[in-house]
Amino acid sequence: MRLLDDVIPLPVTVQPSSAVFTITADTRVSGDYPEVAAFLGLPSSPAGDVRFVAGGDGPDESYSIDISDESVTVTAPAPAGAFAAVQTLQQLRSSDGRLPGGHISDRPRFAYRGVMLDVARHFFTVDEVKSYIDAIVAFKINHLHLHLTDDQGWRIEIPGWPRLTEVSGAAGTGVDGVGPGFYTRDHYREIVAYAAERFVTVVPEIDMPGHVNAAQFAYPSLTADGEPVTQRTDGEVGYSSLVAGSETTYTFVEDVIREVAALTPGPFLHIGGDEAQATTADDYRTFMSRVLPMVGKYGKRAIGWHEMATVDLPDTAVPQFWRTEPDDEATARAVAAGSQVIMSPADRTYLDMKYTPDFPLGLDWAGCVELDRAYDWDPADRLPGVPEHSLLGVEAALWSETLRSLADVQTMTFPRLPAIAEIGWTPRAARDWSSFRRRVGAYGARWRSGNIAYHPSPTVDWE
Ligand code: TNX
Repeated sequence: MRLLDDVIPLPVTVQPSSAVFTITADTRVSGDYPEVAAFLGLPSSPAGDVRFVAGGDGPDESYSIDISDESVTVTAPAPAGAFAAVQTLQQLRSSDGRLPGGHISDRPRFAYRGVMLDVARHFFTVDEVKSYIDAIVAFKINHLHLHLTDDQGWRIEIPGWPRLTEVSGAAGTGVDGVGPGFYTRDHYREIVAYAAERFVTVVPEIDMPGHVNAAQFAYPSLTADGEPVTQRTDGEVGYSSLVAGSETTYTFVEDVIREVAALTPGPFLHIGGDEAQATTADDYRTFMSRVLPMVGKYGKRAIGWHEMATVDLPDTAVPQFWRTEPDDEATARAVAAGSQVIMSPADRTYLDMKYTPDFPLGLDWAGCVELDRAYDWDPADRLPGVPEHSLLGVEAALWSETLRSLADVQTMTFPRLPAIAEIGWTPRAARDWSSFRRRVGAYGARWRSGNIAYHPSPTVDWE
């Protein structure tokens, strides 16, 4: 049987009792939030002994659970909290159906707990993304950031610009030319809906003004001289740029932002902004001063990699810090002017960093990131001038230059994503590496039975 604190992320309050509730063939769910309760996979009946009750206070994702010998009661102020409670119960449930007794009450530290999947360097199908969503929600991850465009591929259909996907989503795109594919608008809607049913907000990223070779390969009118560029399938960065002084650029960008905003119910639209080494600082400022208002015009809040903070930002804009330096003046300045920040330092949260120097997948420019390194840091300490209250949350990022399959994605994600998930959810003072490594040890068996590949990190005693 599991212990009541065998949960990742560790809940805020855990009070074990000697009770044991056993889920049997007769167990039924009842009460409020029936669509959410259904994720437990049990039949429902009005007098069911696993009861869901709308109530309690706190943010939408908060919940409490009481487990006695006779019943389980979940109380949550909103469906998102009931869903979080379901994840906790699924983790507590042993294969023989037993649930340890006691009381849990829980709420997140940060509103935004995300993971980014790069579908540009290697495309992943709708079914692969759905399966990824299933695996991440277990750890209360609530944002899925899709990196939809880059130098090597364009993965989202845009009306009026058909060659973006016909050409730059075709066979031969992606790093090494082996990651082709794109989402039609219906595919994308299907991902968004599937995510929403699981309380995950999709954050679409259109990377600009750099990382645009695939767009320029499809449309030479987007280059400085109107001349075609060659297709690129290598892993270089920092060589392509949209033209800040050309109106064609802004017609294109507005068509893309309008469409992606219309397809995306969530509040965020990520505009990239990273590694714009082929854009002068002046052009970068010109470009951002045109594009940031467009994001607002179509009802979205802009997220951008923290280079975006080198320009004056509307206070709704969110810089996402990704580098390894110990400070960043521009991000601190944006915070002083009212912006919130997403923390994704590469040396802790990049799921594409190798675990060990000889690991077959991944890159190592930010160093190797074993599980203890992914866990043992705190986002509120990461940057001077970026304290706890200025953090929207944390995000782990999985770039796909070296990935070739869903199994590769899973191997790089697990067990590190659970570490980042705990940093994003659990109160800082309650976090502890030795406790985490014990709790994560139970997951190997679960991932194996769920056909989810993972790295059996030597830092953990796997059950
Ligand atoms: C840097 S992180 C990039 C990406 C690469 C990644 C590989 C960031 C904002 N840009 O273009 O894929 O490194 O780790």
